[in-house]
Amino acid sequence: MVSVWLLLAVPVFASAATVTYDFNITWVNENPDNAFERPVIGINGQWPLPIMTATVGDRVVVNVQNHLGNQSTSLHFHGLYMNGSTEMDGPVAATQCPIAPESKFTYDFNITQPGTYWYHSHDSGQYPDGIRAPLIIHDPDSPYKDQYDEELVLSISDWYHDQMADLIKQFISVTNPTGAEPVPDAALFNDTQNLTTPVQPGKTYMFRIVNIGAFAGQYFWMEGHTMRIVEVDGIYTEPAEADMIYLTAAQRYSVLVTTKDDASTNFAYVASMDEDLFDTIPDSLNPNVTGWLVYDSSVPNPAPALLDSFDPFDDFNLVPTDKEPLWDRVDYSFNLDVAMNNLGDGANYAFFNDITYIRPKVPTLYTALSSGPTAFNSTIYSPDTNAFILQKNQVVEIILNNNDPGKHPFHLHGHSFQAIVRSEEEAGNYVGNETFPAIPMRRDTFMVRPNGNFVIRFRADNPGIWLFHCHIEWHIASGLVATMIEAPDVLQQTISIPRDHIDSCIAEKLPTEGNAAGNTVDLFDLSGAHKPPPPLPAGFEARGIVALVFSCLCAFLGVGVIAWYGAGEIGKKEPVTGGDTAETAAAAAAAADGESR
Ligand SMILES: *[C@@H]1O[C@H](CO)[C@@H](O)[C@H](O)[C@H]1NC(C)=O
Ligand SMILES: *[C@@H]1O[C@H](CO)[C@@H](O)[C@H](O)[C@H]1NC(C)=O
Ligand SMILES: *[C@@H]1O[C@H](CO)[C@@H](O)[C@H](O)[C@H]1NC(C)=O
Ligand SMILES: *[C@@H]1O[C@H](CO)[C@@H](O)[C@H](O)[C@H]1NC(C)=O
Ligand SMILES: *[C@@H]1O[C@H](CO)[C@@H](O)[C@H](O)[C@H]1NC(C)=O
Ligand SMILES: *[C@@H]1O[C@H](CO)[C@@H](O)[C@H](O)[C@H]1NC(C)=O
Ligand SMILES: *[C@@H]1O[C@H](CO)[C@@H](O)[C@H](O)[C@H]1NC(C)=O
Ligand SMILES: *[C@@H]1O[C@H](CO)[C@@H](O)[C@H](O)[C@H]1NC(C)=O
Ligand SMILES: *[C@@H]1O[C@H](CO)[C@@H](O)[C@H](O)[C@H]1NC(C)=O
Ligand SMILES: [Cu+2]
Repeated sequence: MVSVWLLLAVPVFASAATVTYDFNITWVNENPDNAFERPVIGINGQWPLPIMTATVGDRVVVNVQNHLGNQSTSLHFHGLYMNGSTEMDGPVAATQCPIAPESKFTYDFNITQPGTYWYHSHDSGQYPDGIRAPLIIHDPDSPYKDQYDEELVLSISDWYHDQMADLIKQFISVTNPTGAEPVPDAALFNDTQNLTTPVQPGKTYMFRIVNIGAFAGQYFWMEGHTMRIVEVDGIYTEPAEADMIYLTAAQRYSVLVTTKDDASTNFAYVASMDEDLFDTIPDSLNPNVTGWLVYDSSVPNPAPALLDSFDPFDDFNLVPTDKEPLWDRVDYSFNLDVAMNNLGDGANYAFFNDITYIRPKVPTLYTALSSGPTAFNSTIYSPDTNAFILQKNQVVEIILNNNDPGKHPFHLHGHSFQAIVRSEEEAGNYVGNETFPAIPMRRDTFMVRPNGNFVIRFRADNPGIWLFHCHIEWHIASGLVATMIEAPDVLQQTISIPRDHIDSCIAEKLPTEGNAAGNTVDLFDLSGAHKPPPPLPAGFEARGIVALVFSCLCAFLGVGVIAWYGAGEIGKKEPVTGGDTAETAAAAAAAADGESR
């Protein structure tokens, strides 16, 4: 009798396990591309970081200690819905204060979904300094569990030799009026290169592939082997054969790969950074990283063949296995029009609907919790957070028009969404004459093409504060962020903020109540809120700055900057940090960083 009871009890316990991680976050030195050693952000003295794993139904507890000494931090668990626990989502200024140096902070949440995810810092553009790694949620009920022998996680990323704090200063600067993004120095697999993956003949492997990079989309292919896509950003799909896939920053795929019966040859697999994203391509740049399926370690690993062009699988054609039909009755539809432009400090910023995101002083969630019925008025979150109020269970549609010649991968926190339109490049704004798929593809990160558009839909069934932003870390820093305020009335009834989260605000001297400016008396008085730099003076076009700066730069950098300040009106700056005196373009840039302190 006892043993039968145990047999029955074990699975019940297993599905309710608590998985605890203790993460001591510190600097360590690493040289992943064998070209430059640099400080990177490690966990428990190690880098690459540990891959987090859990099973659907588990509770995950992450005890963070920030021992970086000179930077704050946070952790976001990319793609997890955080049902009932939006306060554990991680983006600084949206759902928490930064975790101050020498502070502790606990993330505690339930896992309600299977799939391939990742975790990363969501503070001050910090994750490309190394604080990013895969997060895998196993599923005892996976429709594909009997179709593979073994699973292998594979991260792909771009890599910089310089640190983000320095690169962001250079990026958002009067000396970079066109907004050219820093170009990565290398590409990595699993935070290294020349990766060898031992495989056995005649087996099927499930590769869980995650782009944990800062900027570059990656083409990925395996020589001599076909991939069968079965999962995309946590959504199971009908098997789809692909010779090549494209992963934007933050996207994930699970692919089944069946090995050959003959074990006499090893095969290369390759990732190649999408150079369309780079304004300039340094001669020294190798955009490629290679790994090998090693059938026999005693035979050589062949160099990969060079391709002339890339023809990746179009993710728009994927079909979720659950066949969730199109949300065809829309309750709330709005546009987000993307543009890049200069502000009065001469630097280049990114805009949704002419607004560049500026972090609020009070985390948006804390404003929602402390504002009673006024939580439904978006003004209190500050116009500069691009706040949209969603009512519980509304079907929400976002029409995104990209008035910029770049590709942008957009990510929605707290949801996956149906992707129902994606135009070709140069199609202009959405005109509304498309036929929608009956069973749309769903994922949490989706790319818009240059000067094109897309339309996505989701159901507001997950009360929380959820950011919607481009996942190119440069563009978060320059303001391409909007905020979804989903069912604030439900949040007020269900969410309470743990003591250690409040303590982080106290350590950073940040208010925890009131509107975006920390005003608790008059919620509509936003005086003292962080503001963007002023617009360009009337009649002064962005092209003028570019011409001015470049002509000056050509002459002499120092003289150029003096000439810039001499240009009068244009150089005039307004305080951006409420009382701070450091009025450099870099300070404006830091204040404009949605995730910055
Ligand atoms: C965290 O790491 C730092 C640096 O190695 C060390 O000084 C500190 O004792 C560690 N803390 C814990 C709790 O392990
Ligand atoms: C990988 O191999 C290439 C070619 O041999 C070499 O240039 C590069 O340094 C290697 N990378 C690492 C991380 O060892
Ligand atoms: C923080 O510390 C690291 C490691 O010592 C150092 O390389 C980096 O320059 C510092 N960064 C800042 C912004 O102070
Ligand atoms: C997590 O699951 C436990 C056990 O089912 C439940 O008691 C708790 O309320 C859940 N937490 C959240 C935030 O939903
Ligand atoms: C990547 O690294 C992880 C962690 O070390 C390892 O489990 C995995 O097998 C590696 N992936 C491949 C494809 O070699
Ligand atoms: C990178 O790979 C692509 C595709 O094979 C190839 O066209 C390109 O020449 C490679 N670049 C370098 C520097 O090897
Ligand atoms: C929000 O409050 C402002 C100021 O009181 C008011 O002008 C505006 O109409 C309100 N908006 C909504 C949607 O109620
Ligand atoms: C929609 O309208 C645009 C512009 O008028 C046209 O170019 C496009 O072909 C139309 N698409 C469909 C599916 O009818
Ligand atoms: C969690 O939130 C997602 C996203 O809105 C929703 O689809 C799902 O039903 C929720 N799951 C649970 C268990 O509440
Ligand atoms: Cu972008």
